[in-house]
Amino acid sequence: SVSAESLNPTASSNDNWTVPFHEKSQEQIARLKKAISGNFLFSHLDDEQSAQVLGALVEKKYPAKLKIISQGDEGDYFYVVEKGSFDVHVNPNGSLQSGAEGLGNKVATIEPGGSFGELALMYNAPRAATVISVDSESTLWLLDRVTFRRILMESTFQRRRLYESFLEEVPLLSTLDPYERSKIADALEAQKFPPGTTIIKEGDAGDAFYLLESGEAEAFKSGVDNPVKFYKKGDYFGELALLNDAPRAASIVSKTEVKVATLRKDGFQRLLGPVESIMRRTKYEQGVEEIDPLQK
Ligand code: 1OR
Repeated sequence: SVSAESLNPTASSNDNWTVPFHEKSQEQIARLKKAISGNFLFSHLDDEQSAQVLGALVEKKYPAKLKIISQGDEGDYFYVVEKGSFDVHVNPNGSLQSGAEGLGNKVATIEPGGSFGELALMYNAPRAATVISVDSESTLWLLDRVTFRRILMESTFQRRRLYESFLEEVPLLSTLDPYERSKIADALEAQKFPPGTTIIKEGDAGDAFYLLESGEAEAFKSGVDNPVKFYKKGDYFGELALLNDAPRAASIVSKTEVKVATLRKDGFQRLLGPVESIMRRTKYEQGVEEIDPLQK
């Protein structure tokens, strides 16, 4: 039963579970490594865990328009997309089994490098959505529920929980739904800086976006004596260089000890699309941040 599965991989001595191993060709391993390379759920694993997960994944090909997951079903596998796209539908009236009509609205499309099916496995919950293959000859890699829970879940779970309440309080992200914030949590990396550290240097190329988790920071521009902007918990910086593909427009210096959560450029582009227009609306004029009243 599900409840008997330990969350702690080293928990019990009478537990004779071993990681399943499915032999793969060099060619398969190369494709698999590429498929998971940009997936944030895999980026926090150590070498041993990575090797175990690579061994346990199983390749499967699918025709177009096949239901891979039905909303309301029990969770069995976690899926990584290698080839093809997969549409996600949510029926607000609940499961397909319980007789709810139709698939519901399409809420997302998952592309190569993405993954799905983790929620039911993580929370022992019914499938939250229906997932359907779009293209013929789609390729997925499947990870069984136990291996997912034993190896991949712990770090994912902790990270999502760690950032859940903080991300809820970030004004920029308040329009996102909780699942979109979870995906951001998967991609965040924590960093700490002592007071007086230049976190971003004006003129540099930009490769990351920052959310301020605790402490205070200030922005400075060359030729201007006073700080041009002040940052507190929940504020963000470093978006302009990424949005405009431009050099850093100001330097950001920690005023106290600060903790930041950073999102690299690829994560920024993939996950913050829905709030891009909000970020673009913020005008930086004469060193004073203003919201353009016409676009408010
Ligand atoms: P699962 O195990 O519940 C369906 O099986 C999977 O669809 C789910 O895990 C997620 O991996 C994936 N809401 C819920 N599940 C989603 C969503 C989603 N998108 C992908 N999945 N929303 C879309 C957010 C852009 C929220 C809709 C309100």
